[in-house]
Amino acid sequence: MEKLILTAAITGAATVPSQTPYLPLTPRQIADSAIEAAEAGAAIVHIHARRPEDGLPSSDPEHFRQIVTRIKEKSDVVICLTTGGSVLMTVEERARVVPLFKPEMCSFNLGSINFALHPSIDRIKEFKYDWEKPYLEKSKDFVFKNTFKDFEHLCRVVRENGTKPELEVYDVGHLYNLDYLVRTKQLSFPVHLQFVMGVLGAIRATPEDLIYLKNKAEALFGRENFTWSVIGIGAAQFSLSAMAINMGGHVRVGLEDNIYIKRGVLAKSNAELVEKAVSLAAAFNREVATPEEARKVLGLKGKDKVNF
Ligand code: KMH
Ligand code: ZN
Repeated sequence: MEKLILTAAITGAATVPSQTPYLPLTPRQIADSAIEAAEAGAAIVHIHARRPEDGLPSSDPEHFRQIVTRIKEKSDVVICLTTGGSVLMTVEERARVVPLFKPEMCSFNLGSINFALHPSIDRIKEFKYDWEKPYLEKSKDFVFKNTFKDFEHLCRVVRENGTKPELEVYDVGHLYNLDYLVRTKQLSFPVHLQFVMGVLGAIRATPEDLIYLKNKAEALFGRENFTWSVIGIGAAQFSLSAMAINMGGHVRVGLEDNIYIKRGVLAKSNAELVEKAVSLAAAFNREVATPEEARKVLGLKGKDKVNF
């Protein structure tokens, strides 16, 4: 089997600060958490930014600049910038970091879904910041918009900047969307799929659904034309990681997707979640890829070709 590519998703936009005191919020904390995750074994770090004063998800290029320049200075890790943003951002705002920073990778959400976060309100005893509760409430009526027009824009942006998309697949129909984008030559093989499982509004994080998605991708694209990785949201982070490790897939962990190291115990850092994934890989005799090895497997342009 190919070496295991571990991605660490450092802070995201779905976790709110009141859920865990360990969520990195300022550019400095986000960068340092990413650097530690890389030292623990992550080959890729998936990056969102937040407003330093209160942790509100941010699309401000200056916040991103502070994060990516510090990571690049201290680490060889591959930087993947989000274009998913948050429930409060327009599609234009979400994508502008790619032409600005020309990263090696960026996320590319392959379809529109309901993206509901409101059930976590009941589990939060006290809100630290005023924005958090209305933000989670808003998600109840929120469609995460990723239309064919948006795809057209993002396909152009990734082509023009030599950025490899982390293609987020939240449901089986998203594979058919990708099939269309390849057939119309907007994207080309080999592609890197990220199965996102367990968002309320999309496919659930079950073993049979992971097998189904992987088989469907093989049937549509052919085994040699894609690599794949899995995100299990919440408690599914490690059960699906174990499956992917054994099925030849890759794995994403991190506080963006899950805040617990085990039932009822908060993870103290992204590095701790990465360490657990590394030990799972060792338990199943799967070697972990370095950033350089991940660059080769994914066909990335290299750290010297980014714009920061
Ligand atoms: N937050 C994850 C469920 C993105 O940043 O574009 C998916 C994600 C999307 O990482
Ligand atoms: Zn993300």
